[in-house]
Amino acid sequence: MSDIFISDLHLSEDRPDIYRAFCRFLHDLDEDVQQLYILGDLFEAWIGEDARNELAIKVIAELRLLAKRKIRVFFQQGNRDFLIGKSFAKAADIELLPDHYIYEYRGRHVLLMHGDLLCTDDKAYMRFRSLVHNPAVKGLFSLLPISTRRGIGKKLRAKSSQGKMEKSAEIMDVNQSAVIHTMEQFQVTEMIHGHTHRPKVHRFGRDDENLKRYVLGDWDENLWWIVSDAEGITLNSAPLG
Ligand code: LP5
Ligand code: MN
Repeated sequence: MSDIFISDLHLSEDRPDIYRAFCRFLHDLDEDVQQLYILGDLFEAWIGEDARNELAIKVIAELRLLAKRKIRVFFQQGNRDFLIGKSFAKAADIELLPDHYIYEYRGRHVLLMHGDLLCTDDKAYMRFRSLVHNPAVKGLFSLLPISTRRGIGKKLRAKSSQGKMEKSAEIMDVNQSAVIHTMEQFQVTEMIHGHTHRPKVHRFGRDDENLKRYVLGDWDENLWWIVSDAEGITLNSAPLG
């Protein structure tokens, strides 16, 4: 029996190659896979439940097929698709997870997060995050016409890409104290997250490097996934194809 973790696919109508790779990936999942965890940023940008485009409808259909294959699918919101909610979950037959979730497997406790909450040095992003997660702001945004929301989404994406060129790599990575503090708070020795697009397995900690942080990569030239099975936890990649 095994479980799979992916994040940061950034599916968009501009990248049909990633969508095709996603479909192939789901289709090729081993018979023994029981659960699929999507740790955020499945979509490049999500502006609301009522604005489903053709791509979103196709993704929902693909996820529903997994339910039919008895593979449970769990979704944690990312910073690009934090507006995904109950209606998407119901349509796709998936379960929404909170921002911090403890995955359990044979006595293993692993904290799952998208990863953005660990980037505490990126003060501008943290301020932006609090603003757009404010229920009143989300509520007002949802009242705007779809075309206006699309325009705001595009502007935010452009501002973000521009801003990332000006921010240092260190600022946009996780803050190590935030990582340790969060692991202590949730009493875990392992965590899996995405967001930073820096796939790697980090070993650290005071006692013999007993803590592990598995970082998923974004799907671009390669696709990335993590397998959790009786052997342990492994980070994998393959060319997008
Ligand atoms: O996403 P990525 O990897 O490029 O960069 C992130 C941070 N950027 C973001 C912004 C998203 O990319 C935009 C997503 C659009 C979603 C659809 C629209 C939903 C709007 C809902 C409103 C309720 O998350 C980036 C980080 C980077 O990760 C690394 O961690 O640095 O942070 C930023 O870009 C934030 C900027 O630093 C500050 C932006 C200020 C803009 C202020 C305008 C506020 C207008 C609010 C509109 C409602
Ligand atoms: Mn992200």
